[in-house]
Amino acid sequence: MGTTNVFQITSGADGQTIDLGLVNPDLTRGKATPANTPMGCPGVMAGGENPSIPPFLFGAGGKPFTQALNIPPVLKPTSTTSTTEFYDLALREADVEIIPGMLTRIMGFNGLTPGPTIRARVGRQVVVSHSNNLPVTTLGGTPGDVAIHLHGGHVPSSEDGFPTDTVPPGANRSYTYPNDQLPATLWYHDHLMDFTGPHVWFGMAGFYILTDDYEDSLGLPSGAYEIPLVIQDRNFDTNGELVYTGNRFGETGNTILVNGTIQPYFQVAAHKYRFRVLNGSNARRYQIALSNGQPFHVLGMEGGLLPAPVKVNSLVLAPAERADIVVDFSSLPVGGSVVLQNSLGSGSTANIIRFDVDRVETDTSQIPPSFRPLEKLSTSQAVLTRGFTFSGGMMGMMGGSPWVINGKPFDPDRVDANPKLGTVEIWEFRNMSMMDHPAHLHQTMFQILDINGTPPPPTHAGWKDTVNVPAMGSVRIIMRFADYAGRYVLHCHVLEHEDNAMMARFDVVP
Ligand SMILES: [Cu+2]
Repeated sequence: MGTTNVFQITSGADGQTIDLGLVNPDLTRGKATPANTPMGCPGVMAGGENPSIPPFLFGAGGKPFTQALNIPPVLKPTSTTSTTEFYDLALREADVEIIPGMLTRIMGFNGLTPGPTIRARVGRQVVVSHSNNLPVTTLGGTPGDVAIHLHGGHVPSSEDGFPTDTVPPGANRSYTYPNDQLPATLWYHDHLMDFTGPHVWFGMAGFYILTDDYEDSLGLPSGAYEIPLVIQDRNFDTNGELVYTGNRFGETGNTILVNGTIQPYFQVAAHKYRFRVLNGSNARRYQIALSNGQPFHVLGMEGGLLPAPVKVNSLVLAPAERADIVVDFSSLPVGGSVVLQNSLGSGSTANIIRFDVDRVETDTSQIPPSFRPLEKLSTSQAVLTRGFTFSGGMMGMMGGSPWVINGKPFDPDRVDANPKLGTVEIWEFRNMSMMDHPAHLHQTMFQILDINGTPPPPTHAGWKDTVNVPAMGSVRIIMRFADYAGRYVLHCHVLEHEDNAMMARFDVVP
């Protein structure tokens, strides 16, 4: 059987048709199947299911909480100088055991998904050399080209992984990260134009954790008590291979993985733990909450610590959002368990990870009552307000794009905004569609002024790089475009919206 094109879009002034068909299931391992119909998934952002794929693992294939949590290895530098750590990563396809007794073909950094964790220090430069060992056509029938983006990184334009600044198969390139920003939980992932969704789905993502002396001095849970958790949803076929459909409304899976392990358990001490939680899913939102109703503390989100920790009972994370949280297991008896649940899920997507208390350990860690003060940006500092409307395009009519910003599909050669270096601007996002769009900005962290006219909750009042713009709603953000001129992007972080052109280029101009 021949290639099954999922869909095509027309992009660019010349009306050139770009084939986004992801698929020849006969050619490559890693399945891709035709997209289900638009109306079949009205609630994918809230956790809808793909009806064409049975929940294989939960039910027929196994029970939750039977596998121990994977913790990605921390990458060791290949060399260190007085200013810089140098790292090597090799991107390749690999067969990994995600389902016991089966092999799943993934593509990952050093053959792992998630990739190794890079731990960096503020003020010390990191250089990551990536060798792209992917084949010319890789999983899902997608190109093996990549563009590596450090999500949340404040980096020069040349190091940002612009969607057409690619590293082809067989090539090698280094990215230099200054780490001149506040400490935060960042992550790296592929950003190739039109194919970020399948590339991340098949494995290309990893943590990049930035710390500094100030955070070290706070006495927060650290070492074995500080754990990164990336939550991702996936679909598998009966052979254990990943299934990707290219659903233009957002790809969701019926199987929840944490750090690449299906609904794991994690043995903990009766102690406080700091979890760096990343929603690394393509399209699914989660509302995280503990099954015993116990509150937890939010220390910060994407851009680092809040001015003070915020105690909550639950927190919603849109794709690409992070939450730095502390959970205290000391009220649980040895032998007790508590499940981190997803209140927006149901059935196989309702549970994320189970924590099993198996020992008592002295806890000298603490949650300080306040952190570093926040430099609050004021609307009076802004030199300009720009508007960005996120909407569905004229899909089906004249071959238009499914998703657009200000009526236009992404064109890497068109500059949609040109903020001046060093200035503060307000950007207003208006969502004229029935789906949520988590808007993500490169180059700089921002602060939320309001969501549907209301100031953000305290958990969202710090530095962020992604904000969920609710269906038919609006969000205003404020930020300073400091340090680096050049081209960057603003896009929806539902990866299938991004791949279907919901992205805009902005150039920071000197
Ligand atoms: Cu979107």
